[in-house]
Amino acid sequence: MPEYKPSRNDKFAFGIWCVTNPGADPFGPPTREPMDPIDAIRGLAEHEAWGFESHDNDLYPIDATPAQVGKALKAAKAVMADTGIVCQAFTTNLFTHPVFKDGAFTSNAPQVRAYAVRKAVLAVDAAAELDARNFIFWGGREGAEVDLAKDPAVAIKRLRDAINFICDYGRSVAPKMTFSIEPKPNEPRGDTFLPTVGSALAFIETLSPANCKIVGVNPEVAHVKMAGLNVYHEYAQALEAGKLTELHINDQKPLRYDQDLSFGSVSLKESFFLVKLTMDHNFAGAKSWDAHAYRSEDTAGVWDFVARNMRTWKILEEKVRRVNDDAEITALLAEITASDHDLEDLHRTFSPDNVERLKELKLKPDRLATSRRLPYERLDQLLNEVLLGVR
Ligand code: GCO
Ligand code: MN
Repeated sequence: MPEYKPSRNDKFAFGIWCVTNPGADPFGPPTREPMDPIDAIRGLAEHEAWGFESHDNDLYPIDATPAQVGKALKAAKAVMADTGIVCQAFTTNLFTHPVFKDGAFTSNAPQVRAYAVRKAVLAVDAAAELDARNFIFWGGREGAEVDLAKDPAVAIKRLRDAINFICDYGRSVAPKMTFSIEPKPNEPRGDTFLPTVGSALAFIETLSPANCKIVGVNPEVAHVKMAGLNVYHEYAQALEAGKLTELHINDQKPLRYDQDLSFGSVSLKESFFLVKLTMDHNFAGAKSWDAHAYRSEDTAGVWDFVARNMRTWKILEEKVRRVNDDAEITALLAEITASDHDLEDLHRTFSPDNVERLKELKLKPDRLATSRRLPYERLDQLLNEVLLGVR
């Protein structure tokens, strides 16, 4: 029996906030003792996580003095040096404090916008200090409930200006750091700007050319499912665009509030396809969890949560290998996807000659509709049987 043990090569990371999450929700207070963020990082390293992610205010409070910030970063660097864990991503919390009640970069108040950009600039300094690989923009409060109060076109422009400003600064202090936008359709706002991977990708193209190169997306399973979209397809679109910076992993029932459940706890098949995408396309970035233990767990349960999430990923990796090596599945896929290269060449690139030849082809829709079997029932059942452990 394989052990499905995570190793540093897996590039598994967790947000500090995932393990320090005390179990509070909008209807009830914490159910767990507070956990020190440095203990959280050490615990993650002990559980074989390769990296951690952090908000500025996971490590120090919003009103920390420069000396307090320095002390907190020093403590984080000490545990990193001690354990070898790396900082995969750093970000700034632009959503908790009431100052951000109407947004940060898109707030209607100019002083709040300036404060938010300055807070992000300071977070970039901290990210550089921790040698963070990536800097995340999650616009938690960048949205609206009252559409008359905020012109979305103006808001998008403000987002662009802020992100260009921060990335220009970031390139000067941390030239190797990447940046990523994390789309989410809603919550805590009624509607959030940049709700899906598609909108984030389109927005990135409008950044300055230098920033367009270094900004990607980090889709999150729960956010995709909140929008009722296909997880495999959303991540694949970012990957195909060369913009899949890192993954935020969790699980969730579709079309609900942000549940941040353990990976594979709701939809094993969709989870399988996310793992498959990363393996089939040799995705080399970090796989970072953004989930938390059930509110009913105690502190020990938090570490069960960490272990189970990585273990599920490893088990699904083995399932992907089984599917990709399965002789019957491989043969069916070869049949289903068999191509004709001469035909493909004809419409790959436009030329008047190609158009002429296309027009001359004898392609009869009635014949084509039945000329090829598509045994998807058998194919999908074979996958189910691998996933159910009987194949
Ligand atoms: C959420 C988001 C956040 C971000 C985090 C890092 O829905 O709460 O997923 O957890 O990922 O702020 O930017
Ligand atoms: Mn997230």
